[in-house]
Amino acid sequence: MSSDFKKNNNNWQPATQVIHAGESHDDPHGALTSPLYQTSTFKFSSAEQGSRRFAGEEEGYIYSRLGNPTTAELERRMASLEGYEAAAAAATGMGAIAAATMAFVRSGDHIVVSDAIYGCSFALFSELFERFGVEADFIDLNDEGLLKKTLRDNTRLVFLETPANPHLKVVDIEKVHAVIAEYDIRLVVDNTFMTPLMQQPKRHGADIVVHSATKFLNGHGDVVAGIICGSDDDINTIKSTTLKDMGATISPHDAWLILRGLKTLDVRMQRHCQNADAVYQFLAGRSDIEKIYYPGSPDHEAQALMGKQMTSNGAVIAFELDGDEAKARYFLNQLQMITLAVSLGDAETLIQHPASMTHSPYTAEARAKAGISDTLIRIAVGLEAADDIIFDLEQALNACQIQWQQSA
Ligand code: LCS
Repeated sequence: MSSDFKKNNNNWQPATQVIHAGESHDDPHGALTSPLYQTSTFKFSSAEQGSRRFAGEEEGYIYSRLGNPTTAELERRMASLEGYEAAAAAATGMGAIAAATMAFVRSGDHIVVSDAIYGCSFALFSELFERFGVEADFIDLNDEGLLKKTLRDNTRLVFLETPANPHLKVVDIEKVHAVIAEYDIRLVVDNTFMTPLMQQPKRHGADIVVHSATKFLNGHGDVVAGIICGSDDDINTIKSTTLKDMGATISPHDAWLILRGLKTLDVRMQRHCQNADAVYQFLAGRSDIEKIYYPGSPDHEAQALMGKQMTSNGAVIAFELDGDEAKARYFLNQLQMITLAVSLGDAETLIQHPASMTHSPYTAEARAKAGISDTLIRIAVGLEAADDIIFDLEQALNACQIQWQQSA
């Protein structure tokens, strides 16, 4: 692959890395932004050259499912931000999670998974893996004794998400690492909710970090994509097996859009988090909100990890209204500016009902075990003026109160 790019300066702060880490400087016209190599394949100068590239005897691109200069730039930037040697971009977050985990398990193996993760990750590990003979146990990974008891001789991988979708459960990565460190078990952490600016799982023992780049990394709601970061060896394994042969490779155009989005990640995250804090303060002052799940609330378990594992509260809040599911739905239907949609990390504030939407792939029993109630609502706070977001929430909550007083 082309080595003609600026090496990352180890002294750069993250706000500089999001703009410059791993950038190319080989454009003949000196373009400021890196060119988009929107090509499916690459020309060989001779039959011999083509053979050498396939045999790995000569560096150079072959075909965009195997590698592409635009994609490679995104991979270098993300590896740098997460502090790993290498990265692999994928077509979606689920593509990244599937490629990163399936590369290291085979039929007869066992994996341990946090009991609170995104709905489709749950479906992947509970249904698809089982079909191919890989058994998964879903447990509370903060319970070290339980983790020890759950490990088997054939356990190959532990997968967790922190803070978790949808209700921000946090897991102490270092503690999990301490339990499994002496075994041949890979620790894979989904860092979507924090981004590398606010949490770097590698520092706490993660072997591999995955992201849904669809969310904050891209930040503009116009791409679905994923990223895997890890050691050179692990990323080579993933790129030469699951990514190459199952083919969940990112489109160069999407990689280019994420590179553009990343440039503003630092400033966007500051605003996202400020807005989320304002929304939390508003919700905390309402008597019709029964429970709030937000790493910044004084009683949240994340407080113990603040400054140690994570440096911010993030921009996702979950809450329960006092009342039933019908009231939760009524509330969602009253919102006017806040957008009723799944996903998170976009400029637009998005709100959704996990039990019937993002976490509908869970069984009702698994949802109950994970503490995802039918009245839970998740809001992914966007970049609009905080006052406008709060105004919309307030008018919808007030409309609920009037409706419920009338029907009482
Ligand atoms: N990991 C986490 C933590 C996620 O929240 C999601 C998607 C994924 C992985 C999968 O990424 P994708 O394939 O969608 O890029 N979460 C979604 C959500 O909360 N609403 O819509 C999708």
